[in-house]
Amino acid sequence: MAFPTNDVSISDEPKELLFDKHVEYIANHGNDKNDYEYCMTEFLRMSGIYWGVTGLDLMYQLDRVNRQEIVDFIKKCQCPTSGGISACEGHDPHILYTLSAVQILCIYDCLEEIDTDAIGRYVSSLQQLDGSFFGDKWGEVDTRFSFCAVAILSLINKMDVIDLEKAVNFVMSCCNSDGGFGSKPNAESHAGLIYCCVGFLSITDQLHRLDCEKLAWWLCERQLPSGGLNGRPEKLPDVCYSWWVLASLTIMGRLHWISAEKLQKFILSCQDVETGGFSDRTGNMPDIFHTLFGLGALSLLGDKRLRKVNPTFCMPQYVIDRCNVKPKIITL
Ligand code: GRG
Repeated sequence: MAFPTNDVSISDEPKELLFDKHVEYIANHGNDKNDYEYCMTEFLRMSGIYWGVTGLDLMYQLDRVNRQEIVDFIKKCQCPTSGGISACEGHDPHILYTLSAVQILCIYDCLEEIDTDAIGRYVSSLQQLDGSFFGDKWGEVDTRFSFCAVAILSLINKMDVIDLEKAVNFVMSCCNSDGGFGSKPNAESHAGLIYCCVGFLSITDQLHRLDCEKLAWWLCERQLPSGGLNGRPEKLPDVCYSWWVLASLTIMGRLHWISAEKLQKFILSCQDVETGGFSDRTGNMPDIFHTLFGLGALSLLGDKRLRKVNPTFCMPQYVIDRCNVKPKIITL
């Protein structure tokens, strides 16, 4: 007896990337500071700016937003005591928003605008004795934060402020018998966290620690008949997993293990033909998070209208090259 699959049906349209609409969607995002959705997302504003700026740069349209305004905003969000950066003025610093801020400044080629020594001290202060990282002073541990730590430190060229061997051992202790990774030891494998752990190993030159055959098999099983990818078994497909899964497969040299054609069709069906932007699934409301990860995945699939994206950092490849950072990928 066949098991029913949790999936969606997708429309055949649109078949093309609605390039100009997406540029307008991102460029106008946040113009109305009283917009309900904009107000409700204040707690993740710094990442929202990273998603928008990166999306625009992938479309060769970086000049559509005000660089000086963004850089001034980031400077106001660096905490003079801890050195960490917050999502928004008046909020507590967190490693997630510190990474987003560093990524934006790398895209703008102006890391010197903030105190990177203080950022190094902040990241180092969050490392625990077992090698894991807190996200902030409140003490949540998650492999997302291990990724953020090494991504930040490699971009600011201060990897030596942490105990790298312990950091690697902690991430490897989160590897499950299915080849995947969870948020902490013995936690369920999840595509988002697999991306974080594979990205972590790519930055720290430890990809040989992976069981690539097993992990890539688990990842390609995320593709559903609709062509979309889910984040774990039995879940619905979502455009953001096009990024988390595809980037991980790309780093492992196994992008061809899924059907690119079907995935592309799924992603294109999640575009909003009126407003621009991508949603999680066909017919839903678009948002800036899914818009970046839709564009990022299309770039990994080789869309010629987009700049090449780096699979480890989700930043334009030319920026990673300019920063002289060399995350590893496996070539088969
Ligand atoms: C620089 C690209 C970049 C990322 C920074 C924070 C981070 C590192 C990565 C996050 C990875 C992650 C955990 C992604 C998953 C996000 C998501 C949509 C989670 C939803 O989880 P559930 O359980 O959804 O609500 P499912 O799909 O499992 O039902």
